[in-house]
Amino acid sequence: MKTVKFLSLIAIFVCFMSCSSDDDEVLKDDPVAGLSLVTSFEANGHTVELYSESSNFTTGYNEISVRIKEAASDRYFSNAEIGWMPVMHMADKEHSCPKSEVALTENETVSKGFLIFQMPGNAEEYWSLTLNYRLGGVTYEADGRLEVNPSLDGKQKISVFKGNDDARYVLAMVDPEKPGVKINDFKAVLYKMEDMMNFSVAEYYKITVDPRMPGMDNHSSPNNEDLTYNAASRMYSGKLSLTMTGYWKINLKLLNADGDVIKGEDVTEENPESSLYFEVEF
Ligand SMILES: [Cu+2]
Repeated sequence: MKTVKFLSLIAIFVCFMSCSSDDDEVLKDDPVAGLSLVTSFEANGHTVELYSESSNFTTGYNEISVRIKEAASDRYFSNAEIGWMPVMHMADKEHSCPKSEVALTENETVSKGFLIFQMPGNAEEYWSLTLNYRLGGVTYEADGRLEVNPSLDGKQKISVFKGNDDARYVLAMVDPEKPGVKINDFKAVLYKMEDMMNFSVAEYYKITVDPRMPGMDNHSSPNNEDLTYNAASRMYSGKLSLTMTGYWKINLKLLNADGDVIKGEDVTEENPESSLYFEVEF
């Protein structure tokens, strides 16, 4: 009896030790834990893997992690230098979209950046991505198609528009990803369209913020903060106050550095909404 008790204690102890150390290793060894493998491209004896927080790409802001694997050995390369070029192939034209650099993360097998898709693909029109990457002094190219879906909840998280200055802009919401009844951190990116293939970060503009609930007498909320440019992140940040759950239209107005209105209108009794806006529903 005593021996049995002793053995089972040992068994429990061994299991406890090995189970807990396994968990630690999984956490330490998996730099893409919590991300989904959305798609991968095969080229040059390599597999280029694209990961995202959600299981597919959608219109608007998409954070993407990239890993490159040697197909034969299943081993990931370290310190790849990666560049990328997204192109949408439409019936009558091709165009690109705003994109970040692809930068190495703390884990040297993972690089990260973002792409901002203006529109989803469809049966005839699709997005492709070309990656140029350098490994050990050699340059390679890989490409493939990307499936880009409309935003999951059907709400507007990106606006593509022509300003009063005749320039074309892309404004996309980055945060809140998961809005709550609170004062949310509000983040957005603004790009100027130089031509069909080139977009530059539009710096030092200002975006005023006026969230409203159209279903409830178009009431607003207190303590919002306008979006201002942050030179370190190259994004715009402010505060979005949501006082209850439901559908909110976040009315926006884009002003240049001189304070001229480039796009959008004030919300008044006569004018219930701005022509520049995002939407959230939660
Ligand atoms: Cu397009």
